[in-house]
Amino acid sequence: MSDYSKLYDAIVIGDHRTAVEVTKAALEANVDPSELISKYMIPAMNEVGQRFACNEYFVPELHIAARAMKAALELITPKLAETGAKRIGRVVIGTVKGDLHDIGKNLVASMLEGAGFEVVDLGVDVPPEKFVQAAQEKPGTIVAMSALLTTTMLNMKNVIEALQQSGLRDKVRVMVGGAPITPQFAQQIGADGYGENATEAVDVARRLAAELGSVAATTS
Ligand code: B1M
Repeated sequence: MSDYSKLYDAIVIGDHRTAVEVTKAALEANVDPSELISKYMIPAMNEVGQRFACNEYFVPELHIAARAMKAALELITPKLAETGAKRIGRVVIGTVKGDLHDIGKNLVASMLEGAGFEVVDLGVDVPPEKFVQAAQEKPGTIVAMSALLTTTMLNMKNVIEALQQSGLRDKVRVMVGGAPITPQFAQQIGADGYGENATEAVDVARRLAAELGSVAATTS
């Protein structure tokens, strides 16, 4: 692959026009979109996070970097979602209550769509009752939660408790992910799966969909 480090630089400095231009050129040159994401775009957001952590960047810089990242992703995600894979399950996805970060969640949603899942995206700042309501609409749903803040990750447990209280816990599978989430945390709160990144999230969702298939088969 040619060097698309201009894409990295454009996201770090929040230059959304250049980010779009370089992404368009890369896609026209048939560059693998997932390589663009993993080699340039995610490292750029990590650099932005580093700069924020050491007070070199502040919230406005986070916003403009996110705008550049999203502008480039808008060109890429349709390609991730459009693989024509056969429908293999339903996922209800959202960023938990109190949390406005959606870039990673959107990426996971597009990859799941590309893998053949029907994806219902509830957006950001999603309260437990909204996850429950969406899961109730169809049995055999995977409830997928994203969180980027150490404060909001605790809300994932509230969603699992709400699923329990509504009698749905055994009929769904729950998966979690996001930068502060660990496999240990996922286990502690009673989630069924954890994905470190979007690719892993697809593998986890496939496993959970297979489990739900067998649940449906044994209860029907
Ligand atoms: Co915020 N922010 N932010 N931010 N932000 C972080 C997360 C932070 C680590 C920055 C830092 O300090 N270094 C820090 C959190 C610290 C902590 O909790 N320990 C932080 C903070 C503090 C804040 C505010 C509190 C800042 C403030 O206002 N003082 C504030 C909170 C607002 C809120 O949510 N209530 C805030 C706000 C924002 C913006 C809105 C400005 C913007 C988000 C814009 C948007 O998303 N639309 C923003 C950004 C851009 C970031 C960083 C720089 C980048 C996040 C990102 O998009 N990464 C971030 C630093 C960092 O992550 N390095 C930071 C790229 C994305 C592709 O990765 O989301 O991790 P990620 O998703 C990955 C995996 O985590 C995984 O797959 C994805 C693809 O590989 N994944 C899943 C995600 N969800 C998954 C679900 C799954 C499976 C895998 O299954 C269901």
